[in-house]
This record gives sequence, C-alpha cells and structure tokens, in this order.
Amino acid sequence: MTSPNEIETQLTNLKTEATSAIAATDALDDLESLRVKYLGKKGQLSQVLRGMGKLSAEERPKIGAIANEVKEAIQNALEATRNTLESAKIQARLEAERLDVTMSGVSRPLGSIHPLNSTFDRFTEIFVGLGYTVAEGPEMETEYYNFEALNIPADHPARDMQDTLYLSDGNLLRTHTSPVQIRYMESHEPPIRIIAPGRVYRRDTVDATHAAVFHQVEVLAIDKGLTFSDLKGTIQEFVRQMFGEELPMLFRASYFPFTEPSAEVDVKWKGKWLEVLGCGMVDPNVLKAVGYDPEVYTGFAAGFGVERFAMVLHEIDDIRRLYSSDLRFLQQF
Ligand code: 2NL
Repeated sequence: MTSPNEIETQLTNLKTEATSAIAATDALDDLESLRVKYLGKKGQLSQVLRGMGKLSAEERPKIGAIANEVKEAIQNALEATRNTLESAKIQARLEAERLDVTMSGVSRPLGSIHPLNSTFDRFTEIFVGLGYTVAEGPEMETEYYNFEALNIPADHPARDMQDTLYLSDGNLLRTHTSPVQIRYMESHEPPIRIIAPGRVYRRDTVDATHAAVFHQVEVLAIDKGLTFSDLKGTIQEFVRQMFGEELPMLFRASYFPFTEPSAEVDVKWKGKWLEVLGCGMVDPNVLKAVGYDPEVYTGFAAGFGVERFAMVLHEIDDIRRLYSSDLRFLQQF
C-alpha cells in the first residue's frame, strides 16, 4: 500500500514534471499529447489518485486537496502555454502574409475611348437629351436612296464618278447618311426626331483635311408647323452643349439640293470663326419622295462632320492621325 506521504510526493513530482514539460513545449499538437499524458482518463494524475482508495477518512480530504491543486496547476500551465503558442502562430502568419502597400504595382496598360468615338458619343448624348433617337442603315446604297430621293438631279456633280465610289453592280458606297433618313421616313409617320450617325465614303484625294472614309452625324426633324426658328434654336442649344458655352453664331445662306432654304453655320470659338455644319428646311421634293404631304408637314435637317468636330475640340492638326493607330497619338486621350 502507498502511504499518504508517498502519494503527496508523487503528486508534487507530477506537478513539477508536468509544468516544466508543458512550459518547454513549442507545438500545439505536443501540448494536446501532454494533456492526455497527465490529465487524461488513463493519465498520470488518475494513476496516482488510484492509490487514494485505500487512504483513511482523515487523510483523503488532505490528499484530495493537494490533488486538486496539482490538477489546477497543470490546467493553468496548459492554458498559459496554449495562449502563448496560439498568439505566436497568429504572429507568424501575420508576418508571413505581410503586404507592403507602398510597393509600386505592376502597370497594366488600359485603353481609352478613341476621340472619334467620344465625339460621336457627345453628339448622341446631346440629341438624345433633346428627344431624338438614333437611326442606322446600310453603307452600300442605291442611286435612288443616296441621290434621287434627296432631290439630287442626274447631272449633279456629286453623282460624278470623280466624287462617288460606285460598285460594279450599280450600287454605291453612301456619300452621306441621308439615305438612312429617307429609309426611316419611308417606314415611319411624322412626328420624327432622329439622328443618323455613321461612316461615309467619297472619292477624294487624302490630305490633312480630307479622308476617303469619314464620319457624319445628320439630324432630321419632321412635324406639323416646324420653322427655321426651330432649326436655329436646336442648333443654338447643340452648340451651347458641345462647346460648353453660348457662342456667337453666324447663319450664312447656302445651297443643298435637299434643303430650301439652306444655311452654313459658323461659330466664334477661341477668337476664330469656325464653319461647323450645314443645315436647312427639308426640300418639299424630299418630303414628296417619301410620301409625306409638304402642305401638312415641314422639317429641318443638319449635317455634321465628326472628324471636323473631333479635330477642333482636341486641336488635332491632321485628319490622318485619327486613323493611324499611333499609340503616341492615342495615349493622349
Ligand atoms: C453638311 C451638310 C446637310 C442635310 C445634310 C438632309 C437629310 C435629309 C433631308 C434633308 Cl433626309 N437634308 N441632310 C441637310 C443639310 C445639310 O449636311 O455640310 N454636312 C457636313
């Protein structure tokens, strides 16, 4: 039989051994093995306590108190070491995953909107804001839609092989986006408010201000009672939004086969008069061609060169830069 003194010594030794073993541990897994070793069901503390069964009634509480004290000491040591190891683990992970947010990043080249497209977008935004919708149509056209319906006679110079790109089968590449509007009027009844943006073709010699392929936005409004004042008001509001301010405007009498009267509009911007568009009241012959009664309906139209606007707004000196895909040029936008 184990004497009370021996049990007490065993308990004290167990406490010393366990607490120093726990303190020397540097892995959480090992800590769990130690807990099982000392405090588990078949652990060393249980083994020592098994010897208590034979103790007398006076001695049992005394040894019991010591046993509890040892158990608590081991539990406290386990918890203290677990806390230390867990915070060390978090600390190590923080260290390993540390990010230097001041380090310079990897540059990823980003594209930007081409100045022609941003100019198109501004036209669209302004006229959509005024209640217009966008209409589109084919780039290959017939003589009827490109010329005849627009009151351009057979002997007009625009129809010359010198100016228009004819295709072998009697078709041609549209020289303006007006045919889009003719087609739209054929299939819709007034009131009409549309813009026709798009690519157009001319048989032109390319230089700093001319391209064979370029872009236009045409505007068309048809309704009962539209007058030249409505045209002027619309152009004035367009210029105000496009240039960001009210500018002096000059309506110069002009001539287009598809409008009567016709005008070219100059605006004074940065001290210079710029010619920015052509416009007029839709010619009665054009209204008749699409089946509208010119005694009932009137309308106005205007045509803009998109390249010209892009060049003026961005101070671009040569139209060819817009098609060159030169990054030194494109990266400025
Ligand atoms: C210019 C001139 C203009 C039109 C285009 C048009 C269209 C229809 C009927 C009547 Cl369907 N007119 N378009 C009218 C006047 C001028 O463009 O200098 N453009 C750059």
